[in-house]
Amino acid sequence: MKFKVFIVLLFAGLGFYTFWNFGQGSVQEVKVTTVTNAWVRASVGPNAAGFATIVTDSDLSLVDVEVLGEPISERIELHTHIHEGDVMKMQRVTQFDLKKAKVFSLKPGGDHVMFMRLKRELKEGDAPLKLRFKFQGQGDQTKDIDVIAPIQKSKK
Ligand SMILES: [Cu+2]
Repeated sequence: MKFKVFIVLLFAGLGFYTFWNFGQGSVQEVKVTTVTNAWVRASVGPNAAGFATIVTDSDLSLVDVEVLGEPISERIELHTHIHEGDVMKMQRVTQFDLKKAKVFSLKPGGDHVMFMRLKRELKEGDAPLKLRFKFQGQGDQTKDIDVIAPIQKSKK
């Protein structure tokens, strides 16, 4: 009787082990780094924020974003939001550390790209911007991904 219980537990354990490994395996199926849903908010002041959804194939850090073609701002920074009492404040960070296969969202009210001191107003309907997202991994590993980012008043 005790032996039967042991066998049942053994198979249950094997089943769980197989299921667990299957789960781990499917996480590794992200083979490329993708940047999607990129957009830049139409400007209402001297700065503008940019957003995107990023999924990476390994533990990478987003270290910089560039505008390809004509510069639109004096500087580009990576920003996060922090709570100071009841106030949400933007704070500059040097990089965003991304976890393999986990969705990382740059979104309004959260982490974002900030185009500081715009050289021109960004209006909805203007030509979309070409952005280069620059990633760094272990050692010297780097990766650039270019995307088209429309200028919008809000997420479409
Ligand atoms: Cu900001």
